[in-house]
Amino acid sequence: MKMSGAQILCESLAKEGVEVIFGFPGGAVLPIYDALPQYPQLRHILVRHEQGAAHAADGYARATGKVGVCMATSGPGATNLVTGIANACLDSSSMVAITGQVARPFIGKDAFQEVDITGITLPITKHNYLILDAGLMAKTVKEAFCLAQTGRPGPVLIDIPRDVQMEQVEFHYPRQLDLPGYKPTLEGHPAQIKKAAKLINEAQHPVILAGRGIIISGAYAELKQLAETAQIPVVTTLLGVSCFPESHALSFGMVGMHGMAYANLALYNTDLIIAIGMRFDDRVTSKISEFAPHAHIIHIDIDPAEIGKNVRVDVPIVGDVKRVLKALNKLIASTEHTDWLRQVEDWRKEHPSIEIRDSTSLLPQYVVSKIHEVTKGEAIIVTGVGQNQMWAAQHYCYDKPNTLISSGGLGTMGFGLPAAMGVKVGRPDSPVWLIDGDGSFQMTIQELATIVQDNIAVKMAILNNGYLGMVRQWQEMFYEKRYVATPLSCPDFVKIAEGYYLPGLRVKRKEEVVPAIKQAMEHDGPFLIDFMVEPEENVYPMVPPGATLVEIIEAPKKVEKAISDSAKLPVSNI
Ligand SMILES: Cc1ncc(C[n+]2csc(CCOP(=O)(O)OP(=O)(O)O)c2C)c(N)n1
Ligand SMILES: [Mg+2]
Repeated sequence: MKMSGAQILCESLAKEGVEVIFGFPGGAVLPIYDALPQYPQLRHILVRHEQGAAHAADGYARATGKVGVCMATSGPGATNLVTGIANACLDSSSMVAITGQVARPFIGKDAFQEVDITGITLPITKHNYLILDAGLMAKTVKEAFCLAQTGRPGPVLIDIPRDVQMEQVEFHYPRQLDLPGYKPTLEGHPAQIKKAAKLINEAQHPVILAGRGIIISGAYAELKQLAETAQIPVVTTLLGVSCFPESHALSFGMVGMHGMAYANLALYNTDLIIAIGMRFDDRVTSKISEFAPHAHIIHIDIDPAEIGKNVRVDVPIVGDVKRVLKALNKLIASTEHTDWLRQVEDWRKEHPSIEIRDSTSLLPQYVVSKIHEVTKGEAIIVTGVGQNQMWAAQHYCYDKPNTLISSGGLGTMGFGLPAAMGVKVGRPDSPVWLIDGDGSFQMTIQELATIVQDNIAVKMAILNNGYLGMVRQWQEMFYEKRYVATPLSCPDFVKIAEGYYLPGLRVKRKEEVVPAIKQAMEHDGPFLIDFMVEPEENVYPMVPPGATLVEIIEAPKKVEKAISDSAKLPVSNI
């Protein structure tokens, strides 16, 4: 039976189990939009800006483990997706982005709304396609979904000229794919696993450094088994937060620039790093030449390109981390590491890192800890970028798997609101809290209309400090307090909420925090709270850029107001 390219696209999406498309229409995708109503299983959510569609698809993918789908028209619609695609690429999020393209005879003529989107997105996609024959539509969609979610996940873009969408061809959905050259290695090499086990069994001061790969492959139980059997402390990257229960005795929190001082100390002093599903980002390693100077490194990752990219590795193991850990766990002897654990525990006592100082004013950390308390740790937290992101990562105790969703690699302000929307659509039964900055929120604020139109019950907490706070913090510490372009005027967010037909509250005092969070939770639908927090609060601990992981600036102790001159701050270099 003959069908149009647009119908074949929809049929293929349905065959791939797609439930939702985040999109925004335009001339070059009109044939697809016209076909959509024939496929009621494909829910379309109309965003207000295509960047929102990409972040929503990304959030949906991270929350569900399925592929997130976004769609945009040619030209400006396609370029508006670019930030979201790059974001998904850096954080290994499985996404299929569909763009309309000008009709084939117009390609290369600078036609109206023509951009070379496959050229533009070449370095930020796992793969991309320009479909020049509707007969290739079904096969291409199947390939795209396979690539997006297998191996190391990532975004795949499919660009479809308008006339290809209208072309009538026979529809056959391929049962199998032939992708020569694409064979992700899933099983780790047995000899390497043996070597790793030997190192682990012999190590005196081992540390597990876990990343998002644990979450992607669902290796929670295997990670726990490894840590518990050999009594190894677990630290995580930002994107690894929630891959291991944070209240577990072996959990020592996040490492890196704003990681826990004791986690960084453990990483600096360890004799063996077991790095799992992470990529030694510079926010994790800090000064690379002095990263873990005494350690052997075992690196388990599905992407061979990550091995040896940033740090020297003694035992590389390429494979799916769940499968590798399953095999590795069989060779691990039960051990105690009593002295080492006591040492790390002592560091935790000496450098509490996330203690919230006494203050009568409304501290952002306090707000985050109360969101944890009221939600009983059951919520999925989505963040903006900046101080709000770090406080959200530090002060909510993540015990449930995959409950922090944040833009790590690209650090994209504006990710929060649309991503939270995608998370809630994918996980409707979980409470979803957006913890955002006043600056980040304003970057994609228009998606408030989307959550209202589709009644997506995201609870929003804006940590409103009146600044591009993280940049202000750097100016305070490293540019002698010259606050250039960081004081930020904001609209009245409660009125904005009202303007979008949303309930909203402003909170200025500590005692109003818990009642406001409860009110938001009890409300059946989206809800916004504007928390007017201490404007010049800083994120601690902090490893200054270029420093080693243990040159840690810690929170000034027992003072009402954070000291602003970094020279006065205690720097521990142990
Ligand atoms: C799109 C984008 N532009 C610029 C930056 C640089 N940047 C990083 S954090 C930050 C400030 C964020 O301000 P806000 O959202 O208010 O969060 P706060 O740090 O105050 O919590 C900026 C400008 C970025 N990360 N992303
Ligand atoms: Mg701010």
